[in-house]
Amino acid sequence: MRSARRLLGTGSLHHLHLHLHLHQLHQRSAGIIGAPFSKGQPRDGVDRGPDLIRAAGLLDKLQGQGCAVKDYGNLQFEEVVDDEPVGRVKRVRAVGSANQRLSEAVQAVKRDGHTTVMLGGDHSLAIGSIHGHSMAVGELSVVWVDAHADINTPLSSPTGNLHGQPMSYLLHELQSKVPVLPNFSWIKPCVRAKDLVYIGLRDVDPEEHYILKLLGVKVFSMSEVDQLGVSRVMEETCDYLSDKVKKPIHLSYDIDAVDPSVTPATGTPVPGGLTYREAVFITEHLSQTGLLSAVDLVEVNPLRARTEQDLRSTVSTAVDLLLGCFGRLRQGNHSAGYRLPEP
Ligand SMILES: [Mn+2]
Repeated sequence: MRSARRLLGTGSLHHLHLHLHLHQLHQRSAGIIGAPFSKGQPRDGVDRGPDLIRAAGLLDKLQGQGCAVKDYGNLQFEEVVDDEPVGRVKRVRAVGSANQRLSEAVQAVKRDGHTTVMLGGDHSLAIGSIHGHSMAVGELSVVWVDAHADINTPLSSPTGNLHGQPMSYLLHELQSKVPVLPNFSWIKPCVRAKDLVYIGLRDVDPEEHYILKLLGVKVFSMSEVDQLGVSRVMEETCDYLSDKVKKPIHLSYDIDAVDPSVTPATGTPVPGGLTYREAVFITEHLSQTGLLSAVDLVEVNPLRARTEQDLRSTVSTAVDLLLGCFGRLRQGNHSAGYRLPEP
């Protein structure tokens, strides 16, 4: 809360009022886009994420906490034939065209005035989601919560899977390292390295570690979460991102940031992740800044669940993270107009 107050507490009274007004509008209106797309990685099933998260009651629960919701449905992605690898990079054309479609959808939802909620799908979708968000609102801060950094360039990637590369296409600083790829020409880099914060990292390729150090990206790996505690991590994240200008925040939340004992149904689980409580705290804190303008929730894969309970726990955690993004607090909430019934 301290940093939330600091975020709101500067500037003239006029600006403060304007800001609070925007804050309430944003908090109270979610525009949901389903992106059932799985070709940024090799495993089937992650395309079922959007419908599973909806089926777990996301819309009703958001409305129940006073949030206006508009569901824009699921995007449909065209089949791309002859999508041969380019160098090591797999399914380039399909990923490029799906993300172009997603970027346009995000821009439309932002024009309608909502906080966008992009339900993935795999994390390659962050390309279109962040690009579209930036096209609509200008400069962004990005908070990337993940076990992985997803910042390999197409040439540094050990696997060639595009869900491990999205940040490399978005960062201005990496453009000289990114070759021309089919169906990627529409992408304009739109994020500066100083406007990016990672939380939860614990499986970073050597190539990625080099990039993070080269660009001086702010990283709170699981070591820092252990050392500082999640509350301090979030205060420092918000202080760092709002150093000069308070930009709209894009939260890209990979469910594999959370410990696999809580969210096992995902493609690339890594032990030693965020507890349920830490994972939810991140969303509560960002929600209270009033700056959360778009959220991705990606990499829920029902086919990676071994039991029914695996799946239930993963999906319900995903829902709880999204509720936290829209103002739900564990202390409880009530609407401004509530009055106790009188006898
Ligand atoms: Mn990821």
